[in-house]
Amino acid sequence: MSEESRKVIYSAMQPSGHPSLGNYLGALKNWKDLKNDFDCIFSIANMHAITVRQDSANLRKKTRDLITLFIAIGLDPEKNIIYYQSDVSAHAELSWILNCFTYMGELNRMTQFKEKSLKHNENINSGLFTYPVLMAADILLYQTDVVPVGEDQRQHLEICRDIAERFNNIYGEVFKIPEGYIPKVGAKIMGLQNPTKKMSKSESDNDNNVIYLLDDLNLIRNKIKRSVTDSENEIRFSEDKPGISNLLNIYGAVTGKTPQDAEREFSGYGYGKFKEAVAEAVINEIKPIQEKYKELSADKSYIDSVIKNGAEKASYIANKTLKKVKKKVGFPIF
Ligand code: ATP
Ligand code: LTN
Repeated sequence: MSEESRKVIYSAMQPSGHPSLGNYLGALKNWKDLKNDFDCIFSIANMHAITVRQDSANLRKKTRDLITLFIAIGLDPEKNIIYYQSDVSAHAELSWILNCFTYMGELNRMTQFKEKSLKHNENINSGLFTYPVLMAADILLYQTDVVPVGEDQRQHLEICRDIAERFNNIYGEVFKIPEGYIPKVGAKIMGLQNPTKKMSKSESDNDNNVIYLLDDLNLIRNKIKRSVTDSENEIRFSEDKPGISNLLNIYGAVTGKTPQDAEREFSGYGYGKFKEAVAEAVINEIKPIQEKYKELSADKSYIDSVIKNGAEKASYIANKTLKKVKKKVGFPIF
């Protein structure tokens, strides 16, 4: 594909906890798979992360750990832009402008806001409410074509498109209207202990519910072994078997198979043997990432240079769009 015709991919992840297998299969793995065919921009959404109270030192550490993990999974800072959201002030500026083109009613419908306000009812701040507007700013600043995310972000993508279309209808073609890329398998990995709720890096009261990408490999094996299934002994992908279906989904996403293929592969297996096979597949995928992560973490100056270069490259692109927007809304431009 020629350089000019390459589409732009944009996505981000919050440094709100230790990245989970859900984050990997729903997002990171696809970023890695798409990275050679697109102009890719990936950010650490630390401005989004403070919509929930964070300890500063811990947030700073998790932010750095996450950019290190981005590189460890195979994103290439030479070819892809990898940066911290807070390093590019255009995000905050465009977010404010877009707030003025977003209706309260639209934001009121957001499921994530409803869920997070229930969970953090002592801190229902307006950042949590306008979170999707900042996310729209992230995406639109880079004239993004495609946004690879998990299923839970579908609603946020829709509102982003609505805001962009509304703005374009008033001012002309300022923003590209982005499409979502939600994988067929792996878009919604469920908790191992509660397979009716998504596996989430920051919302679990039970550590056995979540596989963290940097978990000790034996711990991963044990978490899968202890995962909740059902009282039958049949490996079938079906709504009435959420635990087994989740494991089939995980196995499928890791090996590139459909859950139905996986179901056939394990027909006649007992649950114990099945869980062992799923654990081995997960470990095979994660082990090289952990090794690379360890090596990169020791190289402080390299990570520092990635952060600095990423911020410069991202700012350059973002500021071009921001300038256009400011001009359109009537702010003086020099
Ligand atoms: P938090 O718990 O802090 O809300 P999260 O674990 O839900 O975080 P995000 O940082 O909000 O993760 O999301 C990063 C990416 O991972 C998004 O594209 C999201 O859709 C995807 N993702 C998160 N959880 C899952 C999951 N269980 N299955 C598949 N994809 C997921
Ligand atoms: N809200 C997203 C993280 C995020 C994002 C983005 C994803 C922030 N900005 C822009 C895609 C594009 C989430 O995954 N919870």
